[in-house]
Amino acid sequence: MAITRVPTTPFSDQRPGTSGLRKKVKIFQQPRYVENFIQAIFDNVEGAKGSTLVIGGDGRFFNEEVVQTALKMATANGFGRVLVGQKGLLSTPAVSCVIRKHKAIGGLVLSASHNPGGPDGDFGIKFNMSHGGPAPESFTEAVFKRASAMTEYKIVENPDVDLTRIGGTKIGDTIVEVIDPVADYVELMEKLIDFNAISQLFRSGFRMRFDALNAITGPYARAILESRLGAPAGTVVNGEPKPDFGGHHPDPNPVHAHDLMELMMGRDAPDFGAASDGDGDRNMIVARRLFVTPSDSLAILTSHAHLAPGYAKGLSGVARSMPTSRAADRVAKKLGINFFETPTGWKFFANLLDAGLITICGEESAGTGSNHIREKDGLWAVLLWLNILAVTKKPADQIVREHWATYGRDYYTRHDYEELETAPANELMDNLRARLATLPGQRFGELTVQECDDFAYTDPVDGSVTPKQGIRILFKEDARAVFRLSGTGTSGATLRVYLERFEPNAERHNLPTAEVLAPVIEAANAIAEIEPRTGRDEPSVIT
Ligand code: VG1
Ligand code: CO
Repeated sequence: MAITRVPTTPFSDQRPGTSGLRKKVKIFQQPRYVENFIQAIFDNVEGAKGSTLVIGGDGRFFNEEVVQTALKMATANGFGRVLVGQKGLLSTPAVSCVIRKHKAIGGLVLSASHNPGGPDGDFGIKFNMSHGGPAPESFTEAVFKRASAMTEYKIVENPDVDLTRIGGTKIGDTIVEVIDPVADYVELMEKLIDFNAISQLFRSGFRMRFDALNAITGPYARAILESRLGAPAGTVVNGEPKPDFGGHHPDPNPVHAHDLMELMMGRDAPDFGAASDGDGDRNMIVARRLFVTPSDSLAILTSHAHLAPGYAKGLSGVARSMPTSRAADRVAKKLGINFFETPTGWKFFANLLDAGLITICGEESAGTGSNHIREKDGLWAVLLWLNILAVTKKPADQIVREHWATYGRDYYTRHDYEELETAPANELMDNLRARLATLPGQRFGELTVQECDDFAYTDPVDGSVTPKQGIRILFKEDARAVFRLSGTGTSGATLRVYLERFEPNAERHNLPTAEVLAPVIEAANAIAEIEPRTGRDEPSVIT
């Protein structure tokens, strides 16, 4: 089959951020934009010839067009086999699972994850390596360089592949297999999680709601929760993936998953609530009348994971991203297992997982996962929670309260200032950096700065160093504020301020988070000069 070499001019804005390349749909729709980036990826895949590639996305607007383009380019670039999810759909954790199971060389994930969809929303492309995890920075930087110097891309002329029918077809010498997006994933979950125990739990009248926010997890959650585990029909709501996520902002947090929050805080709340994000790698856990912070959830899963068959032998260690609260650290210490603190973004966990140094890891942004794949995994976290509830026979809120009683409570909140102008946002960070040396010992309201730094990470496996990953300010009063700029936003800059305070005293475990954190918020605002520098007197989103 004839390969067409199409001349292109480079794009200078194709540098992947925290998780792949994310831009407004309109930017991706520019002629040759998608092709340029995909070619830059393929040029950096060593051993592409004859190997297997996985392609799938979260079903957002523009998904199918890009899948078709990627298929034709994969053939032109010599891949031997492409596994593509039916209708072009695959959740991020499912891509990771399929890459590993079918020994693929990597996978293209078409998603902007928690960012809104639709024609005016965002699109994204990420590449996962043969271990199933996000490409490391060395790879994404090489892709960026290549994309900035691209002169032509390779594609074949071929009619679009029918993605509705499962089965194999050929484009030139490349075998294209349209696969059931759910099957491999379900099989993996069955090995890790006690499905019988959860089935019994549902049979005993346990009720939950899973809000898929019209994103990719719907079909997975229905297949597992309703079809396999016997949860009543209707347990999964908003289960149909839609190009614009039905207008939802598919970020599973108390603000964007407000319907679920309202239900769980109300009088008729079911026993358990959960939600997932655009591409299915995040999870939100809500007990009856109690939102479980992702940081607490990571700590609780770490201390209870041995109750699930996949982790019965215990864990080798746990890792959390730097802005995630320190709750998991205490569990690791008590269990006597490894503990690591990494920069924000899942790619930093892959080496630790590959080396067997950790079994479980997570982020404050509602991502939790384990060594079963190399991505965070929303539904897995929900299933592990259900497994724990089924075995302990305790309500979720009790598990959380008992956790606090044993380890103390980390009050936690995140303030996001979205769509700031880029220059003042950068200046705010530069100013913080410049003052790091003088802050210790200074008092801000009730709090005194003990130490502070700009977080740098040295990977214990390959020795790579990643500097400037966020400003950490630790206060003498066992509180912490962290500042960093988002690497997933698509307009202007987003400042994230992570705020927490540790409370060991059980008598003080039922206070409103905002009240406990008020002095930390005040100190953080003063130190970073947020209002004078950004003109904002309050965050856009508080989670
Ligand atoms: C955010 C989160 C980070 C997460 C990343 C990708 O990044 O903070 O924890 O790994 O999104 O998640 P940033 O740079 O905007 O803070 V996903 O589910 O959107 O791929
Ligand atoms: Co996501």
